[in-house]
Amino acid sequence: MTGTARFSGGGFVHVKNPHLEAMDEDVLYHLDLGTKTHDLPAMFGDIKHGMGIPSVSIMLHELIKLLHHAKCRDVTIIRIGTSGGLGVQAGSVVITDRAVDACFQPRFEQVVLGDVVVRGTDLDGGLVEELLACSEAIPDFPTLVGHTMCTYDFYEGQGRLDGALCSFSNERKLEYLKRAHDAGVRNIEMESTAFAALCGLCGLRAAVVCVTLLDRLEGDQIRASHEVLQEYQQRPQRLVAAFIRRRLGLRAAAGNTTSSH
Ligand code: R2B
Ligand code: URA
Repeated sequence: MTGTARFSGGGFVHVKNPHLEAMDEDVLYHLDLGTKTHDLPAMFGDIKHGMGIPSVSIMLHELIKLLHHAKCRDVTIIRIGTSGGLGVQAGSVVITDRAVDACFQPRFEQVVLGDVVVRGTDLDGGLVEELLACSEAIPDFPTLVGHTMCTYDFYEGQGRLDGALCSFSNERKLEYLKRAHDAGVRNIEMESTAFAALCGLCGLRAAVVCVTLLDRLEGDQIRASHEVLQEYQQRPQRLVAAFIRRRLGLRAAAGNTTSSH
């Protein structure tokens, strides 16, 4: 998962609005929360974003129950985040047409009561097309559709040579990554199969949109500068923002279109 919150001293989230300090109470209308009516530090002070399938699974179980209790209808849910690219230019945004496991299969395996339960990872094809159409109005970075490989590990699990432990050669690593590329994989991350499986089973239209931070056929380490990575991380958000604007029938944001009207 990704986030672009800005942090000030002490690691606190910094909001860039001088008026907030002067307010006696801040009512977060859409969340039905307020600084006077709720003890927000006690309720949310320990929140951290996790990584990988266990984190996204826990979060989704509770989010989906929240949507159910709130009687939400026709929900579309989009995972945005980062990934390693496969044969694509760093900074490209990949819209996932198929989430596959580390054996390139479109499945999510979960052990339930001691049995391995295999679940499908179908995503909504219409949503993929809709997101791709939105990318046409954002010409300043490449956007493509491809398979996304989801792994349980960032290092050996993604064929990296630079972990604390490595049990294979550079040749075997490249052979594996090229096989993944031949199977249609264009990026690698750590949540998409569980996300697709859970959303699919619960009837949510789901999509996965990730930026690639590097091309894994060229290396393992993420060496782009902090500024470049920050800008990369905004790309999936910009695409999804364009999608939301389109759904709401709003105009494209400034700088997100080449047309003058
Ligand atoms: C992409 O980036 C994270 C690992 O660096 C992980 O959450 C993912 O899927
Ligand atoms: N996230 C991943 O899971 N892999 C990468 O290589 C980069 C980001």
